[in-house]
Order: sequence, then C-alpha cells, then structure tokens
Amino acid sequence: NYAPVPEDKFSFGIWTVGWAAQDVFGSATREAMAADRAVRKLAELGAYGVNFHDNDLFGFDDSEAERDAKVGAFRKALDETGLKVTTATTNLFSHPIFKDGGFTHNDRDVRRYAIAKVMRNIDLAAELGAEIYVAWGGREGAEFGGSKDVQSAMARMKEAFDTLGDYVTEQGYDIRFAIEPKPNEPRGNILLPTLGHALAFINELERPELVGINPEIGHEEMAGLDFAAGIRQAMWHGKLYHIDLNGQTGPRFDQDLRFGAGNVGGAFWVVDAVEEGIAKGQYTGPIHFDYKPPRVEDDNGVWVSAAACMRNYKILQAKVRAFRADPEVQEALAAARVAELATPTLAEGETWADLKDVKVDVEGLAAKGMAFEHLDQLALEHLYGVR
Ligand code: 3MF
Ligand code: MG
Ligand code: MG
Ligand code: MG
Repeated sequence: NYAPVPEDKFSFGIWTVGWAAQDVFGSATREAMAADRAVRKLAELGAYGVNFHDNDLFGFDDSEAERDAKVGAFRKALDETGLKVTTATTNLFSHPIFKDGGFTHNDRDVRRYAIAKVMRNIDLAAELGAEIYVAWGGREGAEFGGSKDVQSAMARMKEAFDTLGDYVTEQGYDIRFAIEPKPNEPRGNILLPTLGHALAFINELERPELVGINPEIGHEEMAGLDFAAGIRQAMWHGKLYHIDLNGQTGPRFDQDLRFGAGNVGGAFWVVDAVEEGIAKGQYTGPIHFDYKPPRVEDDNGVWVSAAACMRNYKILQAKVRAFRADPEVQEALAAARVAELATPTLAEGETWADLKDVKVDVEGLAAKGMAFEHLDQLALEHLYGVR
C-alpha cells in the first residue's frame, strides 16, 4: 500500500494546508489555520516534517507576547507529534513594506530591515532544528525595464547572502541556504528566474558552500523548462539542498496543484531523478511539498489533497522502481546506448591530438536510429499501469 510513514521524509510548508484560499479575484473561502493545528493534522497523515515562514507562525504586527504564545503552541505540537522542522524561510513579500522586494528593494532602509527580519527568523529556525533556510525572492523584481537597476540588484542580493552567511557562521548555526527561483508572479519578472540563473549567482558569493537551491516544479515549468533535467544538473553541481514538489500544467500562472497532478509524465521523471539522487547521496533533504489546496475545497478537501501529495509520490516511486527493474527496459536502455554516455570521450592518456584526425563510420552512424521511442513507450506503459 502507499500509506506514508515518517521514514519517507515527507514534509509540507505550514502555508500550504494553512492557506485560507484568498486569491487576486476573491476573498478567503476557508478559515485561517493556526500552525499547531497544521502540525497535528500532518502528523496524523504520516508526514515527517514541516517548513514555515516567520509569519506562518505569528502575525507581522503581533506583540512579543503574542509571538511567544504562538511559537510556544507550535513547539508544543512538534514535541507531542514528533514532527521535525526541516526547513524555515522568511515572509519578505506580504506586508506592503516589501512591495518592491526585500534584499533588492530600491529603498535602502527596506533592505536593511529585510535582512534583520531574516536573521531574527534564522535564530528561531536554529532553535527548532532546521538545517535548511529557504529564500524565495517573492517581490525581488520589476514590471518595467527602467524601474530596477538589475546589476545593482545583483550586487545587493549578493550583499544580503554574504551578510547572512557571515551571520550563521559567526553564530555557529548548522544552517545552509537554498535559493528558490521563480520566473514571474507576483512581479512581472522576478530576479533569479530559473534554477540556472540561481546556480550561476551562487558562484559570485563569498561563501558559495553555504548556498544551494530549492527549485519548485511549477516555477520551472512556468518557464517551459524540464524540471527533472534541471534538478539532475543541480545535483551534479552538488547544489540541490531542498525541493518544492507540486503540479503545474505548462506555462501559465503558478498553479500549485497537488504533487502528481498536472504534468504527470514530468512527475514520473522527477521521482526517478529524486530517487537516483537519494541513492547516490546527492540529495539528503526532505521530500517537500509546496502546493495549494484549491480554493474550491473545504477543510476536509485540504487534508484529502495533502494526503494525495504523499500517496502520489509513493505510487510514482513504485512505478519508477518497477521501470528500472524491468529486464525489457534494461535491454531498451542498452539499445539506446544510454550508459555509453558515462564513458569519457577521450581514453585515458589521450589528448586533443588523438582526436584531431579521428576516423569514424560517418554513414553507418548517421543511418543508425537511437531507439528512444521503444524506451519511452516502456516508461509510459509503466506509468499507465499496463506493465
Ligand atoms: C511562491 C512559493 C513560496 C516559497 C516559499 C518558501 C509561498 O511561489 O513557492 O511559497 O516556496 O516562500 O520560501
Ligand atoms: Mg510557488
Ligand atoms: Mg508554485
Ligand atoms: Mg515554493
């Protein structure tokens, strides 16, 4: 059966099941949910951990006493259920002060305040045992070419991550950062729009070893990209620190469907990539869902959709394993020469000089098919459940 257990390491953002379902065109359709209730229900469903923004636990304007009481209730729920805090993050996008972003707001005072807000929540994250600190550049971006000096924005973004890297190092916190790319929404264009932009940016930091990425399926697919290929490259760089799994149907608004819905074929290869990464020790984070129970659902529907994220992962995990174990698939992989790509192009000791006048069977190689259709048909038949 596909029942989730804590060993599966499934985690959820508190803001996912907790979303009251307000959107740009309409008000909330569900009650606001206290973080401790989300923790208890997720534990009942078989989750392992949670991730939170500071303001998922307490309000932006709450007094210190209110903050302490709400954090206390959250902590009590964690203690009673055994759920882990795997990850934390900062809300630098909801309050009007962040209308032009946090780290790259044109106004210097906002930038200073944004970094301070992050440091304060890192203290709480460290106290609660989080190992990953996610940074999604919510409103870091622009609608118009003239309103944002992009090169200065990159310099300020670097300054923020360098300052935060110094902070966790000097506090002795065992925390690494994961940048979450997104191409657009809520801004017309967001800085660090894809995982590739983020990977390049990390190389410019003073402590690149402290910073990786947290790519989201929907965000990369909004840009028309292949998420599974993207995370395989991120793992090759040693930079996949965390992951946001959900569903999306091609380039459009950020749908945040439950994992497994939307691009089903894409989800199959995502699970294949994640499982391979785990097996190779390249991915050690939680299997994390960042989705939104649709606005049409009531409280019961929220938990149906949360359970479905985990169930769909386990169903796809079983299908991926069956695909990889199928002898016919192994024959098809061999016919497609997939493993040959792992062989270096130059033999040991060879240099460019050995290749300069290389002779190959040009006509024979050009005429030979790749046999990819048969391989992919086998994958589809596993996915469709007929093998
Ligand atoms: C928005 C997102 C965010 C981030 C979250 C974690 C609210 O599209 O995906 O969810 O995942 O802020 O940093
Ligand atoms: Mg998102
Ligand atoms: Mg999304
Ligand atoms: Mg996300």
